[in-house]
Amino acid sequence: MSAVLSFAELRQRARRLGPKRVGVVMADDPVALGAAADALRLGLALPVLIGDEGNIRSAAAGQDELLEKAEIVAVKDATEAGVAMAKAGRVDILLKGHLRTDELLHAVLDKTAGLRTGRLLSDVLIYEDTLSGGTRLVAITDGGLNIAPNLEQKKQIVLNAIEVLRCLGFERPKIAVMSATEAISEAMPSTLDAAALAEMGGKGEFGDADVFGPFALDNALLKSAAEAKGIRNPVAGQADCMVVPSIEAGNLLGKAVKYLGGSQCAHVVVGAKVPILIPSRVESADDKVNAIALGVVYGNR
Ligand code: COD
Repeated sequence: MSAVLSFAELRQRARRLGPKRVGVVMADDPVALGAAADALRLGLALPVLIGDEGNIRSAAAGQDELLEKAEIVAVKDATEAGVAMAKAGRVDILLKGHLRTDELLHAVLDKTAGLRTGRLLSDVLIYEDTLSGGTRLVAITDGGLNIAPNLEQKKQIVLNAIEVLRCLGFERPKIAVMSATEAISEAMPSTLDAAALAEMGGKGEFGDADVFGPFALDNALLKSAAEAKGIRNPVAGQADCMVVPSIEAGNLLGKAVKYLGGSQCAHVVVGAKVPILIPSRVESADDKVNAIALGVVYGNR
């Protein structure tokens, strides 16, 4: 399987694997309903709308195809019901509706009723990178969930990203562990963690993947910058994924590629029993459909 290079290709691949049952938790949310309707139309999703039926129907007014083809699950506690349905295998993907991200995540992390697998949950974002001349997908993690991951958590974040990239057809993902410089320095703890992760990579702890670091942004993505600095390893200048030191760095970088760089994006929370989609209100309709496509492809592993 060749690597997916663009969102157009991602949607094609998802369409071949889909449609998957996407449970929209507290579905009385026009933004989530719009994404579900688009994904239904494109053959990616069979929406399962969970929540107050009257509110869902009024929020979906005018979305005739959605109201005709989606299943509506009328319940009082949509969060509990959505998580239970995912646990029972009745939906393949969860999409956040009219509730806060942390409310959904707390239900997902519930020790008895939740969707824990024993793994760390982390957010993986992908965008279309054009710095190499062509278009290719590059991942950023974790700008959505883990606030200040320690070394062990960063290891899990790397493993989660590798799993997502493999689903996208990257046979040997190139993982750059990011900091502000390629020099290892006690004064900058993220460089020490990056070096430790690279050492684990050297020992084969990440399987079929190249894990190197620390990298500054230019050295990770631009061959010319890596060459200028004399950085020679399989990841330098051609990273498939940037593992950032903190949620702040990841969130800023994700929003920079989107709003400053103008790329479409998609992101998915991985590590739970099903892929979880937590798009924000301001993300474009395209980004939300991309996220559903990513959930479909990742969920098919
Ligand atoms: N993966 C697996 N288990 C976890 C994770 C995780 N990422 N985070 C917490 N847990 C488990 C813990 O082991 C513990 O058993 C339980 O959940 C509670 O842990 P807390 O108290 O450390 O975490 P919470 O409940 O306060 O919050 C967990 C969130 C994921 C909700 C929290 O980390 C969070 O709000 N993250 C930031 C989300 C955010 O604001 N994003 C904004 C940018 S989009």
